[in-house]
Amino acid sequence: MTAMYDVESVRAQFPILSRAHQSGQPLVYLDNAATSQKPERVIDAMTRYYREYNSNVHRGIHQLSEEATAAYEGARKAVARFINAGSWREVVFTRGTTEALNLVAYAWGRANLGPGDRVVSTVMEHHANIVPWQLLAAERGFDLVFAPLTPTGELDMDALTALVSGGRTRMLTVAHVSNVLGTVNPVAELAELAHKHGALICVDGAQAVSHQPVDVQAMGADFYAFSGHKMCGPTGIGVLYGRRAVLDATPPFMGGGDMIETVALTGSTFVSPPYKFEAGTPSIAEAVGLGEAAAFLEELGREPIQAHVELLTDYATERLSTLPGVSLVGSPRTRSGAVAFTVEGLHAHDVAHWLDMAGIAVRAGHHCAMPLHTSLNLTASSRASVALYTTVAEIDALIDRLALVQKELL
Ligand code: 7TS
Repeated sequence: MTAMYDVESVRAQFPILSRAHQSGQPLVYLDNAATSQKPERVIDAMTRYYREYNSNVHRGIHQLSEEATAAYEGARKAVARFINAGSWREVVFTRGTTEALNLVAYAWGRANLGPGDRVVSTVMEHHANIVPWQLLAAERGFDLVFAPLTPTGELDMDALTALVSGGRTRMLTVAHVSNVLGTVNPVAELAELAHKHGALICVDGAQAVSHQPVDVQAMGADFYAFSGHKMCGPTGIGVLYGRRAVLDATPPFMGGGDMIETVALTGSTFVSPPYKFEAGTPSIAEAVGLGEAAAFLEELGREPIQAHVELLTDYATERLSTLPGVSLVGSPRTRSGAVAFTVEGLHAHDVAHWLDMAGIAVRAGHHCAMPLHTSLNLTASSRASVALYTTVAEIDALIDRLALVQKELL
């Protein structure tokens, strides 16, 4: 472990990590790709909002509303810094990655896509970056195509390039990091490819923002989506970053209060981004929690977090690959966070169940990536996913327990 990164002092900030498991074993939480745990300061920031200045934002001219608005907008600025957006106006709060990607499809896509157009995605996407585009394709009549993967679980860049350069490609929408394979995709290179062919790029950053520095400007992203709950923040809040010129030209997603400039019974006009995309009372406590989570990760240091997560991912990969009867799903050159595997003779759900009996939490199933599993001739896999507070001892516990389960059941 790097000297500058003290994992035990990081762990001490997460109350849940010291709770007991019904097995009597310490909790080994390796389901971080589903959701991360929350540090005390995030929980406290949200409690403070409810105890001290709970009020609606952008409305009444009274002290509590001004304090709530300042905290909500302060969180937006913290998030803008966190991803190096050019302006706080490029940060739209949503309920999560899923809503952010639906916003891109329904607001941008519905206004810009029609017969003859093409949207390119990939086989490794989470359902949240597949299904909204399928629903819209059925409505608007554009072509939706998916780039295949190489045998190691990386994007097949030749096939992807052929898809993006053919037809009238308007959008390339791709995961930054796969939630199953852990593959880190070359998003800056993909942005260059999309732009060269006159397309935009939408990056699903759900599995990336908590594990590595993200600079949306350096990357060249037009849209970048992520969830608060996977980066030590609360559920119910997420972000859609949109490049200012793109957001300006995109019509609203949902209509209602806060997003209008004037309303007459004959029609309405809308305010500028980000408010144009934030109809109704937003998730205020959750935004405050997300801002605190972003500050927490920045104070720990994005590079040290990345080094820790990649070290632990590599360690898990290496140890799993040496267990007889265990096969890794994919072997990408750069893997971050998630390692999926199958155990010969055991169903993924049984593996997860037997691990849980010893206090070890992993996920089993298709992980909302059915097309990926189908392409690999799998119906399910088990997945261990690490976070900034995962230890080598926790990976050792996973390996020891897996070896024991194999010995007892097979
Ligand atoms: N995109 C990716 C790459 C994801 O991993 C997830 C959630 C989403 C989108 C959707 O995020 P949400 O916050 O809107 O639900 N992934 C997982 C997972 O791997 N296990 O549980 C949720």
